[in-house]
Amino acid sequence: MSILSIQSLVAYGHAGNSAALFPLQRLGKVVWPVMTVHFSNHTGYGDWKGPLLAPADVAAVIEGVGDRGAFARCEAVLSGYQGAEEVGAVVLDAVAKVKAESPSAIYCCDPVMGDVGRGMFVRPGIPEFMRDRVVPAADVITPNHFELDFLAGVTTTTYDELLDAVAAVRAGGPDTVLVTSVILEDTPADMLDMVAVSGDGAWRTRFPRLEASPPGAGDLTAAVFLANLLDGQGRGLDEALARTTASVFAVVAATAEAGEREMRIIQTQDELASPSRTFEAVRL
Ligand code: PXL
Repeated sequence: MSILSIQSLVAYGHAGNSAALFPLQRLGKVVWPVMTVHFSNHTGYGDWKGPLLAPADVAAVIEGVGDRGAFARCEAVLSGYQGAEEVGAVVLDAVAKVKAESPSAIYCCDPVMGDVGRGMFVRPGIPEFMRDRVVPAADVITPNHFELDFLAGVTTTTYDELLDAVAAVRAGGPDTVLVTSVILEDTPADMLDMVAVSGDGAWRTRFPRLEASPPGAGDLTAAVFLANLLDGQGRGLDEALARTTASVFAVVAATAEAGEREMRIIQTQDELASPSRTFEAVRL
């Protein structure tokens, strides 16, 4: 079984598929990467070069994969940064076609829109489209805290508020929600929380806040979480959350330690696959 991963590609550094593809493969997944933009580097640098792919071209690549009879072997569709609204529509169409041939396939959507400090960094119209059309069609979403608040239309500062916001978003479609970069009133100043919620319950991990917060860390997190969910038959959401936290922490910690701006994904691959520092998922 394989994952259809529809995301941006950057030549330099790690964001979108350039942050997701290798980790998924390192965790044993077969991936069909489809690019939505081909940029020189992620937009966090402020300038970049290269094209947004025309939605018709993205659709054509996906259609060609389908022509190989591949959709029946697809266990998940993963999407992230979408350069334009029309690409979102292409992703939704791909999800429908995959599910028609592989009914147990799941759609994991990282609703990439913005972050605390940076605000919204996608083109105007994308956040609303993401909220109203894409997220309701997803089985799993992986918003950061800022994106969750936007999706629910609230500002959350306590765990009760956060869980209410997650419940509101889950009521609109997705069964499983992973909230990253969570900072609430009772999150210690030097820590960050990650929260996973499904029909089985809600869990939290807490880990040291690092100097580095590379943009692609969210893309890496979504990919690793999806891999753990797919492999998690028999394991629970708590285990998927704990493993995801440990793998991403290992990479970001190595990046911070090296003082680098781009994630040390390749250099840290063994730690990514088998993290030495583990984190406990606590039931909320
Ligand atoms: O991490 C999200 C992301 C994905 N793809 C591109 C980006 C960003 C964030 O800046 O610029 C191209």
